[in-house]
Order: sequence, then structure tokens, then C-alpha cells
Amino acid sequence: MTISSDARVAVVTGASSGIGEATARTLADQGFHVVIGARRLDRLEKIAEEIGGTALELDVTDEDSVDAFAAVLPRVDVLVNNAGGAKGLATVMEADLDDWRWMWETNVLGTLRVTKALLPKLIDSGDGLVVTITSIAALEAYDNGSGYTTAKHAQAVLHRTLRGELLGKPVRLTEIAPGAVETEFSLVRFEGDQEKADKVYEGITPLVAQDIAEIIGFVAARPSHVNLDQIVVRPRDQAGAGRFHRTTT
Ligand code: NJP
Repeated sequence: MTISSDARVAVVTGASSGIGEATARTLADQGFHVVIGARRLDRLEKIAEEIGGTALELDVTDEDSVDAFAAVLPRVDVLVNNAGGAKGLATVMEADLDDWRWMWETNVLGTLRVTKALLPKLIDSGDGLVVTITSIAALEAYDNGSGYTTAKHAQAVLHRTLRGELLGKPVRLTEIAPGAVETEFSLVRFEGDQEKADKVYEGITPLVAQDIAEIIGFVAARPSHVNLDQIVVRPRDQAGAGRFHRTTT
């Protein structure tokens, strides 16, 4: 990997699709050298080529993978903790422990592993920024969603804790909590069932990945004394995790 020593480096996890991919493109347009990580390296390589960035295989649930990823980064100015997602919908009584493990490993421990590994470099940059993509599921509970809502609450509290622990250090922290964004999110949640995934966005105009990417670009472009702590963003058609205005055709 060749990253010029004076380029500002932005790392985006989970950049092989959706919000992460759009964010990588936006930050590259803003002049960052963007390092993108995810498990699907073939997708990453195409994106990296288009944006003049660097593709690195990364599994945030695997300690060795995170260590290897961190080891090759010469510097880090921005970290976007985006890798994550949901698996299934079930009541607590019928909770699938494997789905819970996936959600906690990816969203919570994944964010912890990557943040821990990159924080020294973010501090050394003299003007670091950590953006964590949580969810409105980090702000409220909804029926059948406890595996995801508990994971997103935990991920958010981990992120918010750093805001205090890093006071006095040159690192800003921004949490972005989106509502419904049409990406591969629902396809992953429903194990590739396109019909079920489509139903989530039926009759509404959802957010798209670019909407979130533009917000992250705005955050990264603020002067270094300005810390946008938390941004909640939903489609106009959504007032809460389970409250939608749907038009019927
Ligand atoms: O979903 P999707 P989004 N290691 O599925 C990666 C949150 N959010 O863009 O590894 C490394 O298109 C996966 O890559 P791959 C959501 O919780 C969304 O919507 O190649 N990477 C892919 O690039 C998540 O935190 C909505 O499979 C891993 C990416 O994660 C973030 O937004 C609403 C990985 C997922 O892209 C981005 O999700 C909300 C691993 N172990 C919060 N596992 C929404 N879309 O409605 C997965 O409130 N990835």
C-alpha cells in the first residue's frame, strides 16, 4: 500500500456496500486517502480503484484480522465505525442466541476492537475524528428487535463513554443514529429474502446511503474545535422505529 505521508487518512469499516461505500466515496472527494475494510475484498478492490483509496480485508469479529488491518496503517485521522447490521426479528422468548451473538460481535465488540486498535493513531494525528454509526435502535426499544436494539444501545454507550474519557485529547466523537436507510441492511437481516427486505421500505421514501455519507462529510469538514456529538436522522415518513407513514397504491 502506498499512502503519501502527508495525506490525511480516513478509515471506513464495512465499506463494501451501503452507508460505508457511500461514505468512502464522499470522504475521497473531500481529499482524504480512504482505507476501506470489510470481508468482501473483491467489492472493496473495485471501490478503492475508483476512489484512489486502499482496500484491506477486515473482519471486525476477528481479533487477528483487526490487528493485521491496524498494523499496516501509517496514520489515521478519521475512523468511521460503520460495519454492523441486524439478524432476524424475534421476541425475547424466541430469541435466537446465534443471531444475538452475530449482532453483539459485529456491532459492539467489532466497534470496540477497531476503535481500541486505532485510537493511538487517531490521538497522534493531532486532530482525530471517530464517527460511529449506531441507530435509532440505540435510542428506543421495539418489539421483536431486542437482539439489535440491545447491541446498538451497547455500541452507542461505548462510543459516548469515549467522549468523556478522551476529553483533553485531540479527538472528536460523533454518533450518527439513522432510521430507515435502503441498503443491503434488510437483505442481511432477512438472510437474503428480497421480498421481506422490500416490504420494509414499501410505501415510504427511505433515506439512501448518500444521505448519511453527506452528513459524515459535513461532520469531517467542521473546524477541529466543533464536536457534533449526536445526530439523529430519519426519513420524513418515519417518526420512530416502528412508526411509519406508508402510502398504499
Ligand atoms: O448495511 P449494509 P448499511 N467485518 O448491509 C459490513 C447501521 N444502520 O450500510 O463484510 C467487517 O449495506 C459489510 O461488509 P462485508 C447498521 O447497523 C443501518 O445500512 O463485506 N465488515 C457491509 O459493508 C450498520 O452499522 C440502517 O459483508 C462487516 C456493511 O458492514 C451501518 O448502519 C439503520 C462485518 C453493512 O452494509 C451500515 O449498514 C440504522 C464484519 N464482521 C443503522 N459484518 C439501515 N440501513 O436502515 C458486516 O439505524 N460488515
